[in-house]
Amino acid sequence: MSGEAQRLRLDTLDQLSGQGRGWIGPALDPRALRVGVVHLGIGAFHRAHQAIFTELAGAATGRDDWGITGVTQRSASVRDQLMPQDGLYSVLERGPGAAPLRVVGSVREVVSGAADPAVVVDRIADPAVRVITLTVTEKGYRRDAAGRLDRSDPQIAADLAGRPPRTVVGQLVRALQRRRAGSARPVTVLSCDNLVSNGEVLQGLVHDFLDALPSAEAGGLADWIATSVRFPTCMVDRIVPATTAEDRADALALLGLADEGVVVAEPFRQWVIEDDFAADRPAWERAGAVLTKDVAAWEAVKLRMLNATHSLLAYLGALRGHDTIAAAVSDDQLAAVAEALMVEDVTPTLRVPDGLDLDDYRRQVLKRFANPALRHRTTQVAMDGSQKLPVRLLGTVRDRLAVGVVPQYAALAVAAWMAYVAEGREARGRELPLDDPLADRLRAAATAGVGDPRRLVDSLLRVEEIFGADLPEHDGFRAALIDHVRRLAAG
Ligand code: CS2
Repeated sequence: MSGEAQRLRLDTLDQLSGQGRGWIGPALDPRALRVGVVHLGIGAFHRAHQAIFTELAGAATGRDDWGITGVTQRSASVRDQLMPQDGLYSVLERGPGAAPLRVVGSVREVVSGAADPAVVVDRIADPAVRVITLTVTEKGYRRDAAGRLDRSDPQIAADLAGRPPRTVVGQLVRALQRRRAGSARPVTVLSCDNLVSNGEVLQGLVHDFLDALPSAEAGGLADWIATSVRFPTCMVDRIVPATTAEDRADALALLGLADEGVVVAEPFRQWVIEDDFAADRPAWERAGAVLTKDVAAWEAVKLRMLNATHSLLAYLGALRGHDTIAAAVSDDQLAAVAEALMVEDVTPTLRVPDGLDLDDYRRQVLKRFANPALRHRTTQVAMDGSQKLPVRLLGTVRDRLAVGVVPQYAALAVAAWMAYVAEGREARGRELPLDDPLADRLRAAATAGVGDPRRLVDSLLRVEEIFGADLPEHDGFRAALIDHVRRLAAG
């Protein structure tokens, strides 16, 4: 069907403008937009989140200088979807309160970081660009067990050796180097990934990269970065499942045009940003974002309540044969443990931000997960567990252990991940994919513990990048894990 239909493009959009039935057009004229933001990692999340905030902020303030250049990191598929559409795509909200399909025009260009690394450096160095945003997922930061830049990573080593950069930190440092030598205009780098203190983490990695360069190359750059570049922290929130063929068919029906770049999202979206910018920025607060000096409390609430519970439901749900998060949370037993994780283990560790009602937040999280229209797959959320567990669950575990309490539900979530890794199959025998940068090591560790919960827990606990040196030494935590893995294996 989509082979016959016209594609969404600037000229076809014009033909349709004014009809506005099941859809809303771009809030700003995309043709008039100039690029002011470079976004690294243009996946579905960026398109359903920052790109919309940026477009609405531009529209609210009548500014036409906040267009976006998106950079794909590994696969060039987003470039191939969006460039034939002049960067246009639509966002299809699903669930209670869903708005009409929205065509977004803020993305003006998509560059493949793998195919055109020099172009990425040029764009970031462009003096018209004042903000660089990132959603490159946890693994895109390439950190070692101590949380520093992993210099043993061959891609990092290759970037350090001076090839046109391919890693995110390499792209940033090489482009900042170029920028300093050119306009030397200040710029802000805004990480939007689910990491604790994402801005500070990224700033640390940039400095690790600089420290590893010969001093002649790094000379003066660190000082310039200290005075001219800011790395604010922010918390982002919107559930954005992977797009399916059915979603594309629905977009086609609503638009009368084929949109290969459509993204699906829940109606909810939230963005809390540390107000610390080196230069100009889009007035995101005019689009509903919160600019504040205190992001940490918001970030902890989101990562420890929402993301941790998401992971718990993903592993337990997948093991029980639930395909989607909505199906998992409609399983009464799983809903009860999700609630208990938030109430018993997480809540005592949180500092509640001003103006937030935590009980209400918890209920909203469960309601959002229950949205059946989203079809967010448990195996999608289960991806990259080695990167997600420390951020989402192990902070809670450490905080509770420090006050002498073994957090049973957080331990259950970790045990469910262990069972997921070890079993590789759900209740009905279907295979569970292990999509994780440490997959080979995890598989080897799990094989060592086959059929023996104690050995399984011990061998996985020894993966230091995940559990550090401290957690394997904690007898109470280890015993809780063994107990939960045993029960999960017994079904
Ligand atoms: C999810 C997140 O895939 C995952 O791991 O937990 O992507 C989650 O949907 C978002 O963080 C919600 O803001």
